[in-house]
Parts: sequence; structure tokens; C-alpha cells
Amino acid sequence: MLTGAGISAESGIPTFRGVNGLWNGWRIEEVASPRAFERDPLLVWRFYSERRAGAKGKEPHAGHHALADLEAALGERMFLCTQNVDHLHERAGSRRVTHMHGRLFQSRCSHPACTLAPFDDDRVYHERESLPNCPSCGSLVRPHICWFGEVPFELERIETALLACDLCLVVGTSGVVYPAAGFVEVARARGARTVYVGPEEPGNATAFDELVHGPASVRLPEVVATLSR
Ligand code: BV8
Repeated sequence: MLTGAGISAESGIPTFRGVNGLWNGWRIEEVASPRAFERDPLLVWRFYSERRAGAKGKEPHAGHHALADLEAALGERMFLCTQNVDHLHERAGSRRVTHMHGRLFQSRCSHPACTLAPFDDDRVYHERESLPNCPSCGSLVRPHICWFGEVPFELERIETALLACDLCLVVGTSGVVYPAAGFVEVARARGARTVYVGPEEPGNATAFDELVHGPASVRLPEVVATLSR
């Protein structure tokens, strides 16, 4: 299982590349890379503060709940990896969610050698004076997010799951950002069945055996129902 921003769209969290997309107001290079944070930490914190405020009260929809129910039915046989940094899967009841690109409601020390672990943080920062410093080493604190040019989290566990799966179900992603966009090829090369759920063809559409056209809140519960039989 891999989800992208599209599964959060109907819960009111904007996607990156759609109409009113997240990137529309911002340039990726300006806000989602280590260089951007070095150059202007306040701008980056304003971007993520806006997203924290926007994601806080949002509720999961039937698609998220269908995945939580599937996890309850399949247990360890289901591996859910998300590219999303919001907490909608957890709010729907999913217990084992792998956030390969980090978590919006966590922060961490920006110093690569600091031992301070990522910590829960839902605070928003809009002024330079309010930017947080690490209690351990004094460096600036940053969002616990995988930015462009950084290595995503948990890649070994993800690869193990891809090489073991019979079905690779991908929901709501444009399929243009790697390595996530390449996961379906890894699963397919190993003989897994590959299914995509979303309203538009993803960039890696040719890698899918089946494209289930439509919004996740409607089509995903239908797909999950066929899996639970
Ligand atoms: C890395 C966290 C090295 C930040 C994100 C040239 C070619 C290929 C690759 C590269 C290249 N140049 C650079 C790269 C690498 C780069 C990359 O892929 N760039 C792209 C732009 C070309 N990748 C990286 O830098 C990655 N790191 O490569 O490290 C490495 C790797 C492996 C091993 C060793 C070393 C790190 C990338 C992570 C960046 N961080 N997110 C944040 O959230 O603020 S990326 C972000 O965009 C998402 O997390 C996601 O991964 C990505 C794509 O977003 P989507 O989720 O797909 O959302 P999008 O808006 O694009 O699409 C929405 C979809 O939903 C649409 O398809 C739409 O139809 C659908 N939808 C809409 N409504 C619904 C719906 N679906 C269902 N229901 C609905 N109702």
C-alpha cells in the first residue's frame, strides 16, 4: 500500500500539484529543501506552520477508514506506506503507518550530528524571534520532513515489503517524485498485481495492471471490499 496527497484531498488538505495545489503559492526550491532552510528558515517554517494549521482539525474519510479496517483484518500482512506528512491515516485508526517523508506534527534538531530524537510539535512559527532552538545543542529546530535531495525514511523496510507483496495498491499520487514513484515497478517486477486508485492517470500509469478511476473516498472502500472477501 502506498498513499499520496490525493487521499487527503477530500479531507480538505490540498494536494501539491492540483488546482489550489500546495506548490502553487510556493516554489518547491524555496520551501522544501535543506538549502531553502539554510537560506531562509523563517520562510520554511511559515510554509510548514501554514500546513500544520491547515491539517489540524481535518477528519479522515471513508477511504482512510477502509484502509484501517483492512489493516485490522490483515494485520501484519498489510504494509501501509504514505508519502503524506499529515496524520489522517492514524486518525482513521491505522496503527502501523510508515511515513517515508516524515511527519508534519513532529520537529527535530537541524544539526546532523545531534542525538535529539524527533519530537511531537504542533506549534506554529511566524516570527524569526520565535524560531525554536534545540534544547540539546542549541541549533535551529526544523520540521521532521524529508525534503528534496534528502533520503526518505524507512527505505529498507519499504523495499522488504515491496519484494514480499502479492498486491501493490497505490492511491492518490501523481507518480512523479522518486523513489516513491518507482515502488510499483519493484513490486511488479517481483510478480505482484499492481492497482492504482485516483481520478487521473498517474505519471507511472503504465506500471499498473489496473487503474480504478475516481476519488479515494468512493473507489477505495470498493477496492478494499473486494480484498476482504
Ligand atoms: C531522493 C515531503 C536520493 C515534503 C516530499 C530527476 C529525475 C528523477 C528524480 C529526481 C530528479 N531530480 C531530483 C530527483 C529526486 C527527487 C525527485 O523525485 N524530484 C522530482 C520532482 C523529479 N526526489 C528526492 O529528492 C527524494 N530524495 O531522491 O534522495 C536517494 C533516494 C533513495 C536512496 C538514496 C538516495 C526525496 C523526495 C521527497 C520530497 N518530499 N514531501 C512536504 O510534504 O512538505 S514530496 C511530495 O511530493 C509528496 O510527499 C509526494 O512524495 C510528492 C508527490 O506528491 P503526491 O503525493 O503525488 O501529490 P500530487 O499533488 O503530486 O498529486 C496528487 C494526486 O492525487 C494526483 O495524481 C491527483 O490526481 C490525485 N487526487 C486528487 N484528488 C484525489 C486524488 N486521488 C484520490 N482521490 C482524490 N479525491
